[in-house]
Amino acid sequence: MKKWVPAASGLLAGFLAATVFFADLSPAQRSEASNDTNKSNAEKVYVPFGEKDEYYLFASGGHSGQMFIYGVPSMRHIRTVPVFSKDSATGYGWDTHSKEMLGDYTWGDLHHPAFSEKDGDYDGKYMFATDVGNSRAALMNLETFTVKDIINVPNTSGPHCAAFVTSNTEYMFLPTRFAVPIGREYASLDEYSEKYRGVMSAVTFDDKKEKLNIAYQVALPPWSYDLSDAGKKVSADWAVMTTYNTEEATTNLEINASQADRDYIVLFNWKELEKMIKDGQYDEVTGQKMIFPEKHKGGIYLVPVAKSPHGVDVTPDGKRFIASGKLAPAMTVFSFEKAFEAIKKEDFAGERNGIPVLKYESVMEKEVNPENALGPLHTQFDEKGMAYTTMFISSEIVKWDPNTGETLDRVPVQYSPGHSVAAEGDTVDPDGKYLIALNKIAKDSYLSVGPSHPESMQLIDLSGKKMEVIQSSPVNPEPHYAQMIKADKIKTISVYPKDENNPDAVYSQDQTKIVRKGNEVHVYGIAMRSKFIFDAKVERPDQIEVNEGDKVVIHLTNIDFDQDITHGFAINGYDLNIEVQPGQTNTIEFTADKAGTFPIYCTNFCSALHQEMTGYFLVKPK
Ligand code: CUK
Ligand code: CUA
Repeated sequence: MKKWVPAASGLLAGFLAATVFFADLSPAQRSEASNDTNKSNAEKVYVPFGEKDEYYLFASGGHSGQMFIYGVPSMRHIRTVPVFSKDSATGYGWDTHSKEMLGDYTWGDLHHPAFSEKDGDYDGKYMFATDVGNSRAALMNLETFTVKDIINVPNTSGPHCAAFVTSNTEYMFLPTRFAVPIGREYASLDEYSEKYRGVMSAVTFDDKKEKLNIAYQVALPPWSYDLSDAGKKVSADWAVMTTYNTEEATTNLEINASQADRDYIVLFNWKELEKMIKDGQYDEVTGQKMIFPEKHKGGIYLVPVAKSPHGVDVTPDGKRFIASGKLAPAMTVFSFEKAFEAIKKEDFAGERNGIPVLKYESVMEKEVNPENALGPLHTQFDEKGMAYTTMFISSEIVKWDPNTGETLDRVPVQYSPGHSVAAEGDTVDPDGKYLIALNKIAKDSYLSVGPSHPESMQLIDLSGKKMEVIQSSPVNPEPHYAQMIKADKIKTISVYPKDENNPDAVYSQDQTKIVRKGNEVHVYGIAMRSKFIFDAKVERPDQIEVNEGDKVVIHLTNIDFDQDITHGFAINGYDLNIEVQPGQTNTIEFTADKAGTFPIYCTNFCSALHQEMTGYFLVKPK
């Protein structure tokens, strides 16, 4: 597979221009390299219509702000769930709850999804996600595949976390990719080292209220914090996160943030940070409990690592953490046990910004450098604890043994994988079986759609002696990370249960009504096959008449308690739309700022008489 390897010189240039190395391969060469999709591979991924996949894949949608749900092994795209961006397919961003959650933001950049966990295993109940674009965090309920809460994370700029939920979902930690002054106050870049900070947030969630909450923050030095992972088992109280730009460069980071030979991994004990908060070891800043490590001592350590690291991943047994080099062509295996010992003995090399720095040699176990493997980014694990690292530059997955450092297998992927994801790969008990490479560049793998090509996800069979690419699937921009969960762990509901305590819900025709309060009009309506009833007592129950300038609040309940009978509600010409899933009550509020006649219609094809599911929205001019 030597042809995948760029010239050894100019590693940085190679990283940045990785695409050029693969551009000149013929389709035949590529197909040879990617294992012919022969019949047995086709059979491996074929899931007959009506049968279900074995795993769900939750892939982040990057700057689409959405989450993509796939089935594995078929790689069928099942659903797109909107998270940080509006979505007219579901009316997300128009109904009052989602509109309020999105606030004034119009997009997001969803990088790292993470399942809620119990005892270090995915429990299939919730998914968390972060927004690098507008610094938010979201909570998705997996009974309904809908977002329940979004919070803005103050002081943090681009929470770029990884699969970073602790073993019992005590916390989701959000490191910051960009350093900014606390409160995002103006400060000249000349004052970068004094005024800027890399604030990390500890987020908790309340599963009764389905709300996220910032428990506390840590004002780390003004570096860029990148990937992170929570400890497991022996290291369950700990977490690790990589940092670069410890040079504190303020311009041209491409060069200036790669000067020092070493950056750091931040190693912290969240139980200890939690205790510091309890003991009042923090300052109240911008309404947050903020730990300043130079002043509030304890719980945080720095581990030197080869410069500009990217991913850091904890092994399933929780004994080791593995950093990937990005620029350095090596994976470094560190030992939690060794780190704990050094911390106990206070065997430090010194401090940086008031944080103790551990000695590299005393924590490092081994440096692993598979021959000609370049650009290691992220590592996943199988059921035997074997590691699979994505090589961005040499465009391959390398399987290796964290116990010995030995390279076990390699498989080329097309091209330039960022993350990969293994079945249940971030748990204490991965399944093996499948790994999916999330390739950043697909080149001409699929039918052309113009100069910009779709990205590609390649399914790799781990069950044989050799890794084998058995399926490829194009994907919208742009999965950064994904998690793969056993399908039977997800327990969706088929209809929303009746909620007699919801004052907005009406469940029968005779309860429907239109109530006028001054210049507000409140509609309590129902949607059913195949009509809208907004007020059953009037001559035309499917009509809403208001005056220009009125505030209109429409509560709509879908009384078809029948799986998959979803109705939509749109007003032609009014630029709005919501959906009501079976049994659901949803609300939309708007001002009737245009006088005239506007047809109402159901957007979801719900019955043979779906076309008849219409009405009128009449706005009397002033
Ligand atoms: S980052 Cu995209 S390849 Cu956001 Cu996880 Cu490493
Ligand atoms: Cu209801 Cu179409």
